[in-house]
Amino acid sequence: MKRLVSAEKSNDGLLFSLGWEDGFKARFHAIWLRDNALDPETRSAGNAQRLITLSDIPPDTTIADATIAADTVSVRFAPEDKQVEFPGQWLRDHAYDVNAGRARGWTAPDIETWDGGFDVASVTGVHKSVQHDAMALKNWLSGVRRHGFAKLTGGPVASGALVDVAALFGYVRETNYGKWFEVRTEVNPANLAYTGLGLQAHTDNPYRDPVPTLQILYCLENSAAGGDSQVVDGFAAALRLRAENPHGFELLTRYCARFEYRGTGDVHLVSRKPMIELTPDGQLAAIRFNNRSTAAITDVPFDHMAEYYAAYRRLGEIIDDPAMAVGFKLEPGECFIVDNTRVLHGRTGYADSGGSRWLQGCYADKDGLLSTLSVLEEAAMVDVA
Ligand code: NM2
Ligand code: OGA
Ligand code: ZN
Repeated sequence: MKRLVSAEKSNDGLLFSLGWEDGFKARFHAIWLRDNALDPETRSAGNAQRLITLSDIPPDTTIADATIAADTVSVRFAPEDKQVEFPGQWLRDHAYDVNAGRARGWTAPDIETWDGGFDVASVTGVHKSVQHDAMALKNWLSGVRRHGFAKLTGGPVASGALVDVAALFGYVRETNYGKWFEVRTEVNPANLAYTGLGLQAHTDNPYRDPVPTLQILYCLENSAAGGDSQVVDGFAAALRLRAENPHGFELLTRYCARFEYRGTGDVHLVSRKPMIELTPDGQLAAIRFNNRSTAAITDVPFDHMAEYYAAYRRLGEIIDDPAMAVGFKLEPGECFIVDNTRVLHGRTGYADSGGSRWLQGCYADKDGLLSTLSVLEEAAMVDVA
């Protein structure tokens, strides 16, 4: 923990600047500080939710004075004449005077992009350990957060076992495909996934809004020839496109594609979303890429369509580049999970003659996984302290 060494307020009291012993400096506005006060009149001591609205805070709020003692900043706000204490570490953790100049396509510090050299063993958990050992579960989930992909080995070869994997961190997201779905060759397949065809690396269900943010694919049989799995980091692919062709990257973020799926009779899903989605402040938010379900794209201006298609083609080539992919063959009792907003998955074609292939798949939600991980991390911090 770094120590606070200085607090200097502006003459008008509208902001102060804090300095830490390592030279880090950050400015904070009076109104921001007052709104984020941690005292029990501002936030419920029981559940930490804010008790007041912004209208309860005078618009002409200023810092009357600010002093440092024992790594805490004591602030007196005018005109309320209200005294509030801020832990130095809390202010450091919440500094916002650092966000200028982010590139379009920036990523959060807790993620790391990867290519075909990625070491799958580093994100491979053992079924029994993650079921029974909170530390093992924390490490496994943190791999999902950082890399958008993780594997699990040594699970039961039992129908429905994938639901227990989802239950490690949250809940299955049920869709028209069911609570879970059987991925095996069918006679009249409602989806090309239910054939022996190879599948280009893709994200699932881009035609859904919101898309399922996690997918689990769990192997029950895999003795057929072929049917190897591949995963590709879609963020790495997008950033490679950006490096090669910034304008093409821009087009795929600026314009919506269209995605569509018609199932058996009662299903017709459509969406209008970009292939590379950025937040309004440019953070890489999601990749949608699925050759089977891309509909006619009608939202790109005529004058940009040729360049849009060139960028779309190039993104596909990058995704297909073997240097980007990690490949493996799932064994019965093994599964993998992908962040379906980021990591694409695919498979090589297979023939059921002389063997068989049967996977089960389900969707789940990343916010729940991150919540479980955060709670496990907080518990681990308490244990250390
Ligand atoms: N299945 C496996 O998004 C897709 O259409 C890929 C999805 C049918 C649930 C396949
Ligand atoms: C899927 C899928 C891959 C596989 O079901 O969504 O992409 O390995 N399956 O069968
Ligand atoms: Zn899929």
